[in-house]
Amino acid sequence: MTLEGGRDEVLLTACPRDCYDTCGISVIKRDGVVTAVRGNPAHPVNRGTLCGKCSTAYNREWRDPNRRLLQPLRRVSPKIEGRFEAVSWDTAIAEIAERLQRILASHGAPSILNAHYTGTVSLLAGMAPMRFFNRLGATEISPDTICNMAGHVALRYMYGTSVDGFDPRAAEKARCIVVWGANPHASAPHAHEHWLPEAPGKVVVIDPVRTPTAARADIHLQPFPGSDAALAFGLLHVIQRDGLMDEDFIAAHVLGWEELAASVAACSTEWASGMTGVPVALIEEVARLYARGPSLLWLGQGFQRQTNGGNVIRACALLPAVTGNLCKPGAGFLYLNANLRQRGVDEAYLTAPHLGPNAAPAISHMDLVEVLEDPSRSRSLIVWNMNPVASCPQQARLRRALQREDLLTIALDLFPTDTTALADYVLPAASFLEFDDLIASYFHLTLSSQTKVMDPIGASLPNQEIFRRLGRAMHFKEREFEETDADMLATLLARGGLGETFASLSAKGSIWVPVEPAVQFANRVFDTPSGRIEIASARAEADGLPRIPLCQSDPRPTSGNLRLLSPAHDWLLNTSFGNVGKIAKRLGAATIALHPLDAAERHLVAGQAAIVHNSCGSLELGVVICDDIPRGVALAHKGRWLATDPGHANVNVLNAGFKSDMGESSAVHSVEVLVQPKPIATRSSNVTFVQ
Ligand SMILES: Nc1nc2c(c(=O)[nH]1)N[C@H]1C(S)=C(S)[C@@H](COP(=O)(O)OP(=O)(O)OC[C@H]3O[C@@H](n4cnc5c(=O)[nH]c(N)nc54)[C@H](O)[C@@H]3O)O[C@H]1N2
Ligand SMILES: Nc1nc2c(c(=O)[nH]1)N[C@H]1C(S)=C(S)[C@@H](COP(=O)(O)OP(=O)(O)OC[C@H]3O[C@@H](n4cnc5c(=O)[nH]c(N)nc54)[C@H](O)[C@@H]3O)O[C@H]1N2
Ligand SMILES: [Mo]
Repeated sequence: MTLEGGRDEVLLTACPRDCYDTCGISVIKRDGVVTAVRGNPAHPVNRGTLCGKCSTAYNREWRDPNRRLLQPLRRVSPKIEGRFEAVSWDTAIAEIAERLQRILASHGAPSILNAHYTGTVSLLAGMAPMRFFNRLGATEISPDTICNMAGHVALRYMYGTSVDGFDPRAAEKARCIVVWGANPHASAPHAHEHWLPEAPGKVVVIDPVRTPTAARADIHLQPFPGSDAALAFGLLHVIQRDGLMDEDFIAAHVLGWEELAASVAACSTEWASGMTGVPVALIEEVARLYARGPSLLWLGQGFQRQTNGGNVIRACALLPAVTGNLCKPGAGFLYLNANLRQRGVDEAYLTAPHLGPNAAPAISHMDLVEVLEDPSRSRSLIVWNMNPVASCPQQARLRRALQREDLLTIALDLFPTDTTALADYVLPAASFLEFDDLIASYFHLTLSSQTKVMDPIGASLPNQEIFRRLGRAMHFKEREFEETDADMLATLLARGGLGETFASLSAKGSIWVPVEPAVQFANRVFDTPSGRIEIASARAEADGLPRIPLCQSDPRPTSGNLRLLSPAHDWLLNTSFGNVGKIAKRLGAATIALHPLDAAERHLVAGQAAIVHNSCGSLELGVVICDDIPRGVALAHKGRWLATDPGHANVNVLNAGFKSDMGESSAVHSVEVLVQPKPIATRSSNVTFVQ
């Protein structure tokens, strides 16, 4: 679209950060040069604004050649010193291909590890590199194990899918929305700004912390972390006792209720209140409100990141099944709307699993350190769309393992990060403003174009082009390594059958798929062995798990420990934006927030430096005292960069990498810590870190 005088031009694109919103963006160009990246006023989700973090980053560091990686870099020092020289793409690609060939010959493809996640979630840059790794036969570090795998596994047992949630547009018809273990004020800021307040129904938030989302809700239930399954059973108890179950729905579509009924009857509201700390009256009120419906249940990702996270999700997901809050307008549950086929996207076309039919089994992120410490199991690590040094558990051990001089580490990123600092080759990736792509939101049912609005900065290239070049250098002859981005976009859209070309979609920015609000499970078919919702799961049992969800709750921390929660921060997106000057200034020093009584017991005052430690590590954090945090809990957000913090560490130095009960997934919200005043004589540089 060209504006007055022909000098200004507005292009529509979308934001590919790992965020529920997937905002529409208007890029303003003057005389062909990008002058501003703003919210698209016509976009239904963000309606003209961008969140503070994206609008800051996209108008500063993300377009700043002085901050971005411009050239491929080759290491010229021992890893610990992190010195690099610039090389051409041809040199970098040829050398990497040659070294990977040698590793293939000496140790085999499984010794090449592929670590990637959601640095960008656009389809080509997020998925097409898998063509290379499938063809190579590399060992994938199972991506979702760092984030949400326990919930996926739990929901698949019960519903046959974890990625076909309610259509958020269903909120118009809902009388109640329960937000359980998510904090959209940070993680979905525009859903928090528009979608939730405009929903006519009552909003219930279930979170141990009085987050801004909880503070604005009609009802806030504040269970102790790890007690959600007990809370779910308490709610079910009321529903069963008061005849609020949908008996017809259960008879037709649910398998195994009778196996659960007795334990639900036994879990009185008094018992649930004692386990969770939630008052009986609130359990009664929310049970009735939810059961009357129609109700939506948003299951967040934060609260399944714990040792019993799978059971927690399974227990909470009983609610829609038992009350029939499904298969009708205004009802349903949502974990992630990540079924790409629903949006017309052929994922297998993008990732080409047929190129690697005998791939080595994936390993969990929780096991990455151990594998990296073993030279017989790991000869190379290729990292893209991820900053594991800052995001993954066992931070101190991980940094040491990455200093192995015999490990060929290749890292792709937009910026020099804590992870690229330890690489042998650093490859500059182009940002979402610099190439065409598609984005499917994992919350709203939108499909958006990511439109190229400027040339790549420096010599940077999109992820998929980097791996296409590497594939060719390794003599991979399949057509997958010949197809251009334009070919792939055209094929994807043609197969999608949505009647869009890239140009037509780009002119619109985003479309709804389907156009009209959808009813979740409208056909009442569940992709489980029985075709029903499996409360009792023979598959779970065969996997060594309980056959039915359990009414259990974690024991409270003892010996002065606090349970440490480290969820999303309003001004960071995982670790992305930690290097944005204005944001770093706003964040200030790293903090830990405690309840006033917990602080007093530990002789801590606000603003003081505390040493936070456990058997895994130790970290210096500034004390914040706040009664939004319940007793026994501490809050220190994820996502800070190590390089600028005391002791060169962030909260993951305290994360031992325990696994959840399902999916070998992260249990980071089960971490416990001791917090004590920092000895006055000790300067930060002298703190000893337990490793
Ligand atoms: N303590 C604690 N730790 C956590 C969590 C927690 O709750 N607590 N949460 C976990 C969760 S949910 C997640 S998802 C993980 C996330 O952990 P990571 O996947 O490591 O996420 P980011 O830190 O955002 O890393 C993304 C990187 O990708 C880069 N990037 C952006 N765009 C591109 C691109 O187009 N190409 C390439 N090659 N790179 C790009 C960014 O610059 C950034 O360095 O962290 C986990 N870590
Ligand atoms: N601004 C911003 N947005 C983000 C991200 C970010 O880092 N910053 N990360 C993105 C990513 S990768 C993800 S996975 C999503 C995550 O976003 P969400 O799904 O919202 O999950 P979290 O932010 O990890 O945690 C949400 C809430 O869970 C609560 N919680 C922790 N333990 C428990 C528990 O035992 N029970 C209950 N009921 N609640 C508990 C925490 O107090 C927190 O407020 O956000 C995405 N969006
Ligand atoms: Mo995540």
